[in-house]
Amino acid sequence: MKKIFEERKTKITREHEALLNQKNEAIFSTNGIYTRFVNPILTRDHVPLHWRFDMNPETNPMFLERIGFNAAFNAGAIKWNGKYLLAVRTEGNDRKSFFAIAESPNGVDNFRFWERPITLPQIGEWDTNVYDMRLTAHEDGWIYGIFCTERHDPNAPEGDTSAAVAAAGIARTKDFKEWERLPDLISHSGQQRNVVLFEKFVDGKYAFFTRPQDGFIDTGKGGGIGWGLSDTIENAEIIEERIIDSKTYHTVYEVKNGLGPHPIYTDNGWLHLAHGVRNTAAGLRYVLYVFMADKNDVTKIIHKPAGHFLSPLKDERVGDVSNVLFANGWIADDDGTVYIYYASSDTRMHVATTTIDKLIDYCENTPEDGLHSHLSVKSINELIDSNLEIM
Ligand code: M1P
Repeated sequence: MKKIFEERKTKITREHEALLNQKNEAIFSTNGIYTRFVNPILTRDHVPLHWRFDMNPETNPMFLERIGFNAAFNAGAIKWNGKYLLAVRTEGNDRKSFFAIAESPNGVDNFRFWERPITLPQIGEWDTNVYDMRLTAHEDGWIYGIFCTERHDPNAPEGDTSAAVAAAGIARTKDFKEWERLPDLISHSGQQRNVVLFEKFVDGKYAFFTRPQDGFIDTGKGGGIGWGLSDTIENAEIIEERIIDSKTYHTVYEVKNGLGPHPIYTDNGWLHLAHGVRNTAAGLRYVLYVFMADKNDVTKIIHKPAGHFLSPLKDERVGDVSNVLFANGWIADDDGTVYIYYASSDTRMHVATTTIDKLIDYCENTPEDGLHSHLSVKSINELIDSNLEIM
């Protein structure tokens, strides 16, 4: 038995280390706007072995896995002490997700989870499940993690074991190890998911991007990206919420949308990354889109390129929830590089790199959605006409 234990442990440890040390390679970008990479940056196979195996040969002589992991996806992101940190939605075989910090020295490979996952304090009614943390370094000095907390719907009809209620949970930290839990955000527009805290006070108040929704999956009358202010963060409550980017018929955000990470400030305006959802015969399709808001008003959209910025491609298209790209983390580096951390099909994490200049150019020079085919053709013809003049 000792031999089996040693053989299996040695092989599994060697393969795990090889995965963690794997270099990532950029793929040539035809569109020139962003660069994808060959390997996912985090998968369930990156989860530390000491979270999975009992390492004691006396109690685990066959070196069997004790706790299995299903996915590592939808990560918040921040640069901290020179390292690229992700707050990863890590999901066990038991379907429960939680947050765990993974760190990379360069933002594109060698991501390693810290020793332990985050222990999120429970106050009030316990979370059944938590996911999709957005990180914001607020000007009040705290780093906030805003995430979705899900609990069974107390008003669900008898026998309905799926009905759930989603709300925005709030926690804050200074070191990503100790977290202080604050009461969930109260809003008066139904459920909330995809809530993001803005980094600055607005009129002396905490400002949130929201995504009101009537139900847990169907957003009903809700479904756009909203905005609201709260007097305090310790008992956050939004009294007035307004939609700043609506779901719209025959767009990539026809069924619903939601802000991704915290927006990035540039001299030309605030860059926003969001996901949009449409329905198809094969189910919902989630893509990422980018738009720019006025530099003096982060809610006022001034440029909105048509369609998606990133959509699921090749292996990204398949996973636990197929045909999904989702992003809740990006990092703007001092040299102008932007690392977009996106998950594919609710299964694994990837990175795409771009620059502030390219994102600005993309926002300012991509035609907007005319909402009609003939206006799309008009945009194409305008490009052809100007090219024919110089060709
Ligand atoms: O399964 C796709 C995504 O679905 C939800 O996003 P939304 O609220 O916009 O529909 C979230 O559960 C998200 O985690 C998930 O990736």
